[in-house]
Amino acid sequence: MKKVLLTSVALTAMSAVSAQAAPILVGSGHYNGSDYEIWKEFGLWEHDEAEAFGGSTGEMHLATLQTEDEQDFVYDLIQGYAGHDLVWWWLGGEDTANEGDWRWVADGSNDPFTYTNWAPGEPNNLFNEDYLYMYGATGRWNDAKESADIFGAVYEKKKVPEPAALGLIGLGLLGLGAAARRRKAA
Ligand SMILES: [Ca+2]
Ligand SMILES: [Ca+2]
Ligand SMILES: [Ca+2]
Repeated sequence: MKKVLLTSVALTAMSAVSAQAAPILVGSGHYNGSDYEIWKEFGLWEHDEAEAFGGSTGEMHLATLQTEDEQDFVYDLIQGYAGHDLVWWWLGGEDTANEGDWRWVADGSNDPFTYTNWAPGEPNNLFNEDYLYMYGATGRWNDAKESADIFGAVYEKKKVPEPAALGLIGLGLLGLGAAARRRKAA
């Protein structure tokens, strides 16, 4: 009887934790014109849920790592989170449309992979794995099912110049034009 009670207390505690669970921001940075964020979820985080979450603005997409430099940047960002080794991180690649044809789908480009960083023996499409994630410990890539037990995600968003900044650039160009006209007149 005592054992049953303990079990039910443990289950209640666990469900309380999962009800409170929400992703937390564990790192952010900027590289080559993009903003990046890494988020840690404490429950099961399926690919489509992570994609829909969208980072702090809700408008970021799962990161698309087109170059080795971008991969290195994101891997370094992940190393800044103390628990990184234990976390797998969703990225924005899929081979959902055609098996084995990996594409950067999340950023809307649908570009085929040129650079890759697959772990040895991957992608193996085990029981039909079509979504990309990164191992926190090594930075290597693996393919997973949409419903895999992934607990982190890397987001990216290309930075758009502020309208105010565009205005300043415009004013600067006007100024240059005026200076050129003055020089011509002189
Ligand atoms: Ca990218
Ligand atoms: Ca596949
Ligand atoms: Ca795999």
